[in-house]
Amino acid sequence: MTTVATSVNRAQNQSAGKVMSWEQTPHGIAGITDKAYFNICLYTAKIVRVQVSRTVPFTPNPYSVVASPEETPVNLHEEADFLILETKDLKIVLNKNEWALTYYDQNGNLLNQDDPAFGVSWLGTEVTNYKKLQPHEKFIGLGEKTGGIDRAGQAFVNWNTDYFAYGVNDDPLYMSIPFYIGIHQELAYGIFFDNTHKTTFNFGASNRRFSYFSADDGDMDYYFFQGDSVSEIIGGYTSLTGKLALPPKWALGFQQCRYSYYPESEVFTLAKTFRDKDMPADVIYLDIHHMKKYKVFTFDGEKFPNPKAMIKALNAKGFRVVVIMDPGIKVEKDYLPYEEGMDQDLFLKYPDGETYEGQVWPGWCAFPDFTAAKTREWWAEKMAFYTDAGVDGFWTDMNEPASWGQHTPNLINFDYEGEQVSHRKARNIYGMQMARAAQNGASTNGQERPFILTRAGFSGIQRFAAAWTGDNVASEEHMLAGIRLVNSLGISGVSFAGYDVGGFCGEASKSLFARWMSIAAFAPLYRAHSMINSNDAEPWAFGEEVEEISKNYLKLRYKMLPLWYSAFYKSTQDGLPVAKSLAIDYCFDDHVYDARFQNQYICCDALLVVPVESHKEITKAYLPEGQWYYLYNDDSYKGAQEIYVDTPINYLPVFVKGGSILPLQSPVSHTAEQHDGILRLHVYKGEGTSSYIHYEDDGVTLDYQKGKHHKRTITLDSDQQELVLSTVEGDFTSSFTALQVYFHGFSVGTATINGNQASVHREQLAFLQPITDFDPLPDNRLPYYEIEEIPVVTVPYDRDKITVIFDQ
Ligand code: NBV
Repeated sequence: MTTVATSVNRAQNQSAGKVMSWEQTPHGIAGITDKAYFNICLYTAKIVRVQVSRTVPFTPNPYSVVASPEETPVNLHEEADFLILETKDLKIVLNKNEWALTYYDQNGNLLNQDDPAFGVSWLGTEVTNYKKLQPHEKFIGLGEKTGGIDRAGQAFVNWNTDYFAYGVNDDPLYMSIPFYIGIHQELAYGIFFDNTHKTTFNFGASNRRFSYFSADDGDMDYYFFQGDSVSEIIGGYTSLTGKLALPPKWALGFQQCRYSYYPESEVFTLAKTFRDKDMPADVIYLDIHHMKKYKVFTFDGEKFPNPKAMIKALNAKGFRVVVIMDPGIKVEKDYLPYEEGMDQDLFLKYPDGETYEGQVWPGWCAFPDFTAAKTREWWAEKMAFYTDAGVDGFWTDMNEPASWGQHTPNLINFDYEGEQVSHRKARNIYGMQMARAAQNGASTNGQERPFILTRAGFSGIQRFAAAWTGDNVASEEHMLAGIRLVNSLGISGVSFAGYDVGGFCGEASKSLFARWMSIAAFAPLYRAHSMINSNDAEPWAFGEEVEEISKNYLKLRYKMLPLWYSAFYKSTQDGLPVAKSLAIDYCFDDHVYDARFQNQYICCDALLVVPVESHKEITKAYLPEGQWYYLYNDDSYKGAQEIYVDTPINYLPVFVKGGSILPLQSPVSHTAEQHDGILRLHVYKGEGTSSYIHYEDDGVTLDYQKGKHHKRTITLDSDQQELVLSTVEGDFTSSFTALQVYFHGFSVGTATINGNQASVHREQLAFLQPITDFDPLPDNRLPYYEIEEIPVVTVPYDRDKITVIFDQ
């Protein structure tokens, strides 16, 4: 192949220019323009990769994409001005006179189009792809980004940043996920810009001509996703960057954190208080004070004289222990991790070979180069220090990487899987590689599934860790902003995410804490945390009323564990989030972007959660199309309407989608505690058929990968009044021995189970316990909600197909 012109105008914009030559490749085409090399490669009929660079070979990111192009029939033809690549789902037109792409779907609808003049351009080393703005185009996703869910008219930067007490519109934060979805004219497409440099996404900020994405350096290297729905586009993105590994069940329970719990007696008191107060919880965190002088891979012997015995005792009470790990290794003679890192050449260095040192908690530190395989392996081995003591999970903090001064010099060298690059290319990927090392270290010592919680990350982080949204603030607006951050992470492949309940910085008011506990019962990661030198912030620290409200929602969370666990299983399969922004299922409904409704989301595909400030007593909610039931009393509503709903502090509005099948269990005090053996299936009348996959396994080991699971499809036909549980797949024995079916919205007179008459009884139901003493509702309203007299049938639960027909 010939080479491209080398004269580079660094002062002004320079576009790729005219196509000079091209050739067919196994999955598409490659060629050169008068300024650049390009490669267009179909990964599937709906996913195409576009690479454009002024130099070859290309320098791709080796970390995020784990899929290769599939065999995809591509029809290629050339016209005077255009080259056209067509699959059964996508038509890509390349303008040969000025390199620019236009994408159409199979029906000829224009999905996305490069700016015809600028297409891919450079300004110095900065590379940009300009995309013509489409009429009323909306933009969602981009991971951990603040602001509204529609990002139109704004611009964002990806540069992993330690940002204590960030504001709810500040940017950038800790994690970078350069993937977004564009929505216009009943069409949607996705774009993943796979470049780890600092990137900028402009969705029509300060101009009305184009949106663009640019990187400080490196290749234009992006994937374009066609999809018939937003879900399909997210599925496409996670088919490339991977899906979350099934977490241990205990990680779905309540997690209590604080900066920091110590000494060990305080940890024991904490554990005991949860159990004494009958408030379910699974996890206790040890923050940086567990270490000796903040040195990773140490325990402070005074505060924690016998960590192994402590963890064993906590485990016996049904608690798991998660410890924090910061990347900085104290520069100290005879401190083994430092000595080993120096001897084995594991730390980041200046270009002249001197070890780079920055200041963090332990003082001056060296930083492991997690972009080198040997460093990741070493770190994973070091973690035996913790796993030997029985530590169950790991929390990777400060991995942006953070240091005092907040400006790691750009000249620092990183290995980057042998490519040898600078901080400019490696920073955004560093945290994810630390999480990767942590995942390996957590799994080395046994059969149990690892749990890693990370602050920094990049595209693909979902394969290694759950994420939390860093140092938020105890305020109403932060509570709501956190929901949008988590939902945006969900759009961007990270389904296991949460925020610090109660707010990390500042002091939560009573009502704020109560509301936050209630909302987070419906968050994928349910974790409370607070800052050093702040007031106590456990669920009992705010007085009796808050305690009772927290207990109610904690118990509800634990009753819903079968639903959560199956939802997480589903997410490992389809890559879709368990907390879904309404923009996923209802993306063409403008209401979902309305500032009044943008915090609402769908939890576990069944529940519409309506988050609301704690001081509000009434709010407007938007019910999308379909049928909806108020969780607490079964009041039913037609969708596609705005309604008013009471929001007293002890009731968070939640609606169940018609057609849902909600599996519940009896309350337990932690996830490993045996429930009463009855699987309670709550079925809600919808239209036609709906289904749900019920999933169980042992919750902790990796045996599920070898078929030790219990999985069945449950189908509800609301019109025929029939519920069918398919034969079980997998050889795990269910923890349930009986099934009770609760019929919501159906009138049921008689029922048969596998053709045999069954008795129907009626039960009164309350999803929450009344908080009678404090109930803030005016006298003329019910003190608490209760579902009156609902039909129920009891069925033996076994592995064979079960058919329940319920007649009027
Ligand atoms: O390790 C202390 C904290 C931690 O509690 C918090 O969750 C992290 O986001 N950490 C940041 C370091 C400094 C906080 C001021």
